[in-house]
Amino acid sequence: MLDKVVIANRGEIALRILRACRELGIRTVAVHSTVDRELKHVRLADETVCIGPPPAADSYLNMPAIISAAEVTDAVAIHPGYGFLSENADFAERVEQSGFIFIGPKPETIRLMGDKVSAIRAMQEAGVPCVPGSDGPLGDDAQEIQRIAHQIGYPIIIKASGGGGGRGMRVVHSEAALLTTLDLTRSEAGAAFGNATVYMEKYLEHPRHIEVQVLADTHGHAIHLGERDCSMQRRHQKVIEEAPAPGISPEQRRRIGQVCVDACQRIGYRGAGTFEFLYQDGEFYFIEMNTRVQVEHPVTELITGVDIVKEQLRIAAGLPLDYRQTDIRISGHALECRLNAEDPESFAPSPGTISQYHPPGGPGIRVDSHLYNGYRVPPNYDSMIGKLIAHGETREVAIARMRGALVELVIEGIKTNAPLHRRILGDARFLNGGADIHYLEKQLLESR
Ligand code: MV4
Repeated sequence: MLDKVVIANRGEIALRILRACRELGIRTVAVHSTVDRELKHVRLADETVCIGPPPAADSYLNMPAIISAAEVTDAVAIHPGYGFLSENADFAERVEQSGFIFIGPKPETIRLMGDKVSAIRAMQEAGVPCVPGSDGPLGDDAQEIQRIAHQIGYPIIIKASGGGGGRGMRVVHSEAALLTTLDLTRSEAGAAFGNATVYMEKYLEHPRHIEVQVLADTHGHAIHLGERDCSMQRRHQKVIEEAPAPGISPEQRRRIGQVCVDACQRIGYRGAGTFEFLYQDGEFYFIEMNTRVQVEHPVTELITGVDIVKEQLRIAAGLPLDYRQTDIRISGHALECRLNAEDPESFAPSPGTISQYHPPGGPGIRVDSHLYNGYRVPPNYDSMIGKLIAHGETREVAIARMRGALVELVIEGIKTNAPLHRRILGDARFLNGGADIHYLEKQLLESR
């Protein structure tokens, strides 16, 4: 097993990684900014290294500082968590060139998936169903572009190859708007991502966001852990995730899961990964692949019993997966509510000191959070302060347990979005299951 791991992240995921390391007997190094000295995982880590001032650009994105921390502590590997440097191919490359293990896929795989045009091409070649589209970058022949759009059929969406996660995309409803929107998306993409490459897809008007979790080891074995439904989102920020996705049959799960596993083997994937799909009218359409552990990984852990972070560490150590596909059984249903330090009405960030913290408990409740009484939520980073996760034999039981957890939860001193979660968990359309990606923003938040 790995001897010592640098945790190159903060907050709840840093604590989650620390716990997985402890279970495997791995020593931990917490790297942190000056404002994060009091983080829970920093107190629990075997060693700590301050890597810079509060701005992420000077600390959690500071590659030389993080690699130096690995050097001075004699660590063997770096776990990037999610966000920050987790999907930065240059970082992964520098980590490996410095003689450390990057806990994630090969740098070239991260680079392949970071470029959406190359990711889609690779997936198409591997037999993954994709959205009908331009099958590559758009050139500068206006007539040719109009012809492609006409053939796909309006509405279409123009996306930046360097974008992803909702950045750098625009919907076009008719030929009249096509070329100006194309130019705009191109120039914005050039400015934002240093890459003006754009591509075109059929715009799906009422899809759900369903993603498939995979694990692949360095011995050519890959498995899938079923899917998650992440359709409850606002401005591309997920609010509630669940697994399995309501209405997906075991046969559909087996088929799309096998497609993803085959693709992993085809591209030589390594580590944990997520295939993001849009799901509409009974069909899956690949849009992007995430090459990191995701915020919502716990819902998959609860329905499969697989510890995804532990498997990441085992894979990085060169060990084979603990499971074969036939070992994986979907058991019950799980929900995750992301807790943010924000105003539940305006969504404005609400940093400050936690004066009271009473996490919920009881059967089927898991709390992944770094909060404690007196902890100060700094204004410098993402507002997520933890996750409530509920598991039950059925979706109804999981929802009932989550409702109880939201009643029990006390966080005082800052505002949180817990009232929004209580509202969603009482909403008829949510309770029915299978709402699309627009429902929260366009329906639920518009009413009242
Ligand atoms: C789409 C789409 C509809 N049709 N592509 C947004 C995030 C990025 N990962 C891809 N996104 C979308 N791509 C086609 N062809 C709608 C979205 C989209 C979306 C997707 C997933 C979750 C939330 C979303 C919110 C708005 C738009």
